[in-house]
Amino acid sequence: MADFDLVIRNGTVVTAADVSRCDIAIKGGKIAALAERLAGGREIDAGGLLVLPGGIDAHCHFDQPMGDGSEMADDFRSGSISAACGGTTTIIPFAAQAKGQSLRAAVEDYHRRADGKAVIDYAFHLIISDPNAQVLGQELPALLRDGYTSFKVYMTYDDLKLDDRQMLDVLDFARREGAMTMIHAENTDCIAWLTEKLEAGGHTAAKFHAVSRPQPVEREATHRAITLAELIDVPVLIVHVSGREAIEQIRWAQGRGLKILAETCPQYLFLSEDHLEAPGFEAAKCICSPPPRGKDNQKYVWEGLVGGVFQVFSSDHAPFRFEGAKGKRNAGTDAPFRAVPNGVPGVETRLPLLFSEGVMAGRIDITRFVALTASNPAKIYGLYPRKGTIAVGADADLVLWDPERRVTLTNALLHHNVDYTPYEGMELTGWPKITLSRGEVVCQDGQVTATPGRGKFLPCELPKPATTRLGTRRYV
Ligand code: DUC
Ligand code: ZN
Ligand code: ZN
Repeated sequence: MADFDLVIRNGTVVTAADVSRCDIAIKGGKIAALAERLAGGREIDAGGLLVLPGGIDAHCHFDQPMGDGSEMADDFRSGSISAACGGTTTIIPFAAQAKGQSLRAAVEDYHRRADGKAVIDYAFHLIISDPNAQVLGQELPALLRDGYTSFKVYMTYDDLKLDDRQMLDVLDFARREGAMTMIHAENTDCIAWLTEKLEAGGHTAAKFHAVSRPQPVEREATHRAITLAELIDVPVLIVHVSGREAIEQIRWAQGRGLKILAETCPQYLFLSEDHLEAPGFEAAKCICSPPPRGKDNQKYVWEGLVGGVFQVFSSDHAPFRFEGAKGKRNAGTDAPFRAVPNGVPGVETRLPLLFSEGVMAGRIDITRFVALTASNPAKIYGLYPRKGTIAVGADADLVLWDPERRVTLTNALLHHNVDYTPYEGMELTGWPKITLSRGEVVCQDGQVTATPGRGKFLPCELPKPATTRLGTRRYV
């Protein structure tokens, strides 16, 4: 009899390609065999359960230093526990460079924040806010070799934004090195102008946040980002796409053969402007950027998921507490919308929401669910096939998923350190039962069983050249 550490028996095993009935044997934290009736070692009976690759949340924020004195509620401990309890086994948050700061120093600082805390594995994206000659010429090439192969750039936020020339410099670097650039696409001058006009008219309540960042603001920046990527001839990934107008730009670019990748998030499927109409400061709970759009917009986001415009479904978990001084009320209880920290929590609810309303509601099939939530992000960010699939030799990062379990979402069920969920009261079907990271049960029936610090840093590989080139004409 073979000598395995653990065998997962009787489950329905799902990858981005296939659904099959087989057992999974695990040895040394890796998948050692996939076959019918495996035996030898401890067993978990997965009868009636789906066995999925653990989720990869490729866009989440934990313990990120904030320029305005606010504080994120989740560090790598609570954030990774929350992720694991929601069926996620890899998180990719952001090491953010402050303008003028060395990028290497930002990465070292972020490692100190992560060290000894995570219960699941993690990689880092970089945020580049100051792409000067030293950063692009010295620091980034070395960081790339050390496994930081993707970075995010912002077209808005005063302390982060790049102008178009700087964007071109970063994209040119990405093309040369084969790195992946993630773009936050909103037109900063339009937002500043609209905000000023709203404030002059006394419209400072939380609900006016959405009015200050309407769809054309996102549409224009998305189109500009596509144009810059086309000029340089490099793939990019537009993050947290919120609405129909930006989706149309991306679909147009993809139709022209440009390799424009895109991500959306639960808040654009399940929240709407109605949430920002909540009375008083309550609306601040749903302030995020880009903002949720009108309710009728949600169907276009679903269409983008079904039809293949989106490759990645991430949470953009940005955890700010509603009560207390350093979260949403950082600038006071009735602070103008412009001073409210942006972001909604969602690292734990990402998979249950998409499973229930996507798979169980018949909008997407289960293989597409796996592709959007695990396999595609692993491929795009250089973690595949170690992460994001179920195959011999891959890390045994698995979630045993109960497709029948009915759950009424309440914040009390969740493990994050945020004092609300924007999805309070939603009735969902399907919930994670057991999450395994490298063959170890890290969470079972909502109970954490792992020791903080067991999670390891994952250096990412550069995407293969064949998947990074557009193959179209280069202008310079
Ligand atoms: N928008 C961002 O760009 N980042 C974090 C959260 C948010 O709403
Ligand atoms: Zn962003
Ligand atoms: Zn974000």
